[in-house]
Amino acid sequence: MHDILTAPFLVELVRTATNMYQHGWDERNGGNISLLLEEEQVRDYVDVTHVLRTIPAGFTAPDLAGRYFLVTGTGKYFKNIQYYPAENLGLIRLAQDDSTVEVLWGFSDGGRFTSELPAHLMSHSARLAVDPANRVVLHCHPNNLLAMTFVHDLDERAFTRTLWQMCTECIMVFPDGVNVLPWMLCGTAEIGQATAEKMKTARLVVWAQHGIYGAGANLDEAFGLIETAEKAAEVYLKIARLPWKQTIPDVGLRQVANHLGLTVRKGFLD
Ligand code: 2HA
Ligand code: ZN
Repeated sequence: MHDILTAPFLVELVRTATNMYQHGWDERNGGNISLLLEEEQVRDYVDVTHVLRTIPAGFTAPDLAGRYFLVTGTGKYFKNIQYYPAENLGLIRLAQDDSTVEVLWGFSDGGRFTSELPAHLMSHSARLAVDPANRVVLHCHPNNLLAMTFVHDLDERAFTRTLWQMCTECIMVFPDGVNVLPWMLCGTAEIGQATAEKMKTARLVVWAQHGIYGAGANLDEAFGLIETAEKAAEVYLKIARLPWKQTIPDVGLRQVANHLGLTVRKGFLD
């Protein structure tokens, strides 16, 4: 058995969490990460027949029975993950009953998985249904996207178009656009279901006055999605109250998409 602290998937998750913290997206215990792993990836590092603890999930996640996830812990600080990974992270498996979490490693101080596990697992289900390569769901509280939800129309088409117009790269990085949920109570199965519903059509889901979710095939992709949207939101906030002389016209956005052969969210361009 190898030391799980040397596992490439764990090292990469720790680096991503640290990077997110350094970006100021994960103050205190803000934010959470889940990484879907195959049994072949984990069995060199943990005995998959040895369950340390079981915890009721409090919800069910369709199609994920028996699947493994490396996840951040509830109440844990991203700031500390790099120093104390075994306390702040856990390797879990969703039991065959679909509603019990089996802890295989981590949460070593008796802790448990993130309070946003419903939104994470339901989002994994929703993304896997449209993209079998999806492995990562990230949640965080980036300043500019958060600020934008106070002053910008929350209509998904309008919100997406504003971000696309802020820099040419945006439509390349998220041609599927950004979906938006109105303010809701977090940490519940309800917001989990609502997030998963939004994940069917986009890999970015903004939670108004709270933060954002990003999904992708790997940690870099999910991180890069949020990073690009957050940069666009920052540009928007810099210019929102200045008189605009020009922006990227729809014909330009379409040109970018055609040039790269991208499928742009239907109905989002004029
Ligand atoms: O506690 O970000 O949404 C971590 C959170 C809750
Ligand atoms: Zn949050």
